[in-house]
Amino acid sequence: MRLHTFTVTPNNRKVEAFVRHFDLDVEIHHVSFKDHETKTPAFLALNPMGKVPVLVDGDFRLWESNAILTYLGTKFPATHSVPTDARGRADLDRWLHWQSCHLMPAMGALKTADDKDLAAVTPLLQILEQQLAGREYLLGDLTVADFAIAAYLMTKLGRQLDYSQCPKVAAWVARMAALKGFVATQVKPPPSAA
Ligand SMILES: N[C@@H](CCC(=O)N[C@@H](CS)C(=O)NCC(=O)O)C(=O)O
Repeated sequence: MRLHTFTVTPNNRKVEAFVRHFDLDVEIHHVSFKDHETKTPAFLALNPMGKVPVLVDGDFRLWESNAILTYLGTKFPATHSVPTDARGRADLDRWLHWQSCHLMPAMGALKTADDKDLAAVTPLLQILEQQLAGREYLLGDLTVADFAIAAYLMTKLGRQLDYSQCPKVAAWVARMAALKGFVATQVKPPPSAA
């Protein structure tokens, strides 16, 4: 399997962090945006959207980061990261859709707003705070949903949010950031010019 990805963005980092956390047998290829690699005919044959991440497994090409996460979690059952019972799987899908349909648009709107009202995301943090009551991870045990959502809160914008009313979320993000996969995908600051 080969993962085409890019280090910096949360949709890419969530997948690479998952692969690296579990040491999955997946080759990682970082695309070059500078060279417009995602707009080449060869890349568009993998993903007509011209976006990363993309997973190639034999003749199967899969794009959309959350679909890639659940595919990897299913292909590597030893990760125990995708529940196999109907309700557990539906619960997982709920949080993956919540990330795509609510958290990502809210943070995207905030990113481009002239007047950055960070409090706009607070109601979403409170939803997470409730979910984490009595749980170490979002569904209890570590699943791909933790990777999908935590990656957003580790972005520059995510780190600026006010967690004072959401201590469980803050502690969970810290736990996630300490996982091997997220440590391995941390973007290092450029070396100082001094
Ligand atoms: N919903 C998609 C979003 C993919 C996406 O927007 N990828 C961005 C980086 S986060 C990209 O490749 N942008 C390059 C471009 O649009 O040219 C997912 O979750 O995988």
